[in-house]
Amino acid sequence: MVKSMDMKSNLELYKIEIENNMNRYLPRSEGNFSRLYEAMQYSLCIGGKRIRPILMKLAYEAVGGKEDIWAFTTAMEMIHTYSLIHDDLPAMDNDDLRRGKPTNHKQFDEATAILAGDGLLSYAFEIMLNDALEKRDWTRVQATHILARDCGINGMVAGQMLDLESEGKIIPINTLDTIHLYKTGALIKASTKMGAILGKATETEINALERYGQYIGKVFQIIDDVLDETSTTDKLGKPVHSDIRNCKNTYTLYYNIKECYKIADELTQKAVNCLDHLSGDTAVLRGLAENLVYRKS
Ligand code: GRG
Repeated sequence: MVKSMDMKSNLELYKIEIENNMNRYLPRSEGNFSRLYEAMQYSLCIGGKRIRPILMKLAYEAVGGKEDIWAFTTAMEMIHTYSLIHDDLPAMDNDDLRRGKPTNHKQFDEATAILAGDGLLSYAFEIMLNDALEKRDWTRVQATHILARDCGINGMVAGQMLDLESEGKIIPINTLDTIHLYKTGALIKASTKMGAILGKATETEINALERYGQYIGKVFQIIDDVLDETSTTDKLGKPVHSDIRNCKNTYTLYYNIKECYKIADELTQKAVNCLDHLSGDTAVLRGLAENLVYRKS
């Protein structure tokens, strides 16, 4: 296992690089559209762990990728951020705090928050396709296609809808699995798969990184549910107990905390086993998977 401190500083370096490069793509907050751009920038830049772009970059490097994929890491974080802005809206979770700061609709207003989310979603595709066209790179078009599918009606949006429809109802555990495979899992799995595709990986490597992403996506959600019950607003930068308040179905309704950690450990092991199919350096991907189980925020 990579030592926890080394792992932390390693991930911190990736995070800094991702944020520095993200800044290159920000729309300038000036002129007629400054309020829209400012609202987009606000949620994107106030923080976040940047797990999805980090995963994309690590997967890319694990299959030998060496070029510039910042348009794609940035687009992924933009789409994730849009989903958080919309998820926080009064019509959805109605939350006041995100990434330790007022949510977008609290800082600006509801209409601006809706448009900031729409702006981030569409701008993400503009950035990816600009890059693909400029480089005349078919793999970049394929990577864009994966994100289009996984963030939309065959991925995150579908999962969110099923989640909303299930609020306050008793649902079978396999429906809960489906919700999270789509709602949270789709973008995480897309991150590692896109990294592999951008790195021109073999079919075996792409499948291995996709399965790795799927396993850790579920771990991520289980731990998210656990933290919502056991952590504090200060540590998470968002309100705790929001699942109970919103009558959400969570893993902690089906399993106690100890069982949740046991399941998360088993899934992590499965994720780590997938890395055996890769020939490149997978130490950080391995360490990240192991660290996700014991994350505190
Ligand atoms: C509104 C279309 C639409 C989708 C919303 C992602 C999502 C779907 C809702 C968020 C609800 C939630 C708390 C899901 C649990 C897992 C999750 C996505 C947590 C937030 O992601 P982190 O922890 O956040 O990576 P940071 O702020 O670190 O980027």
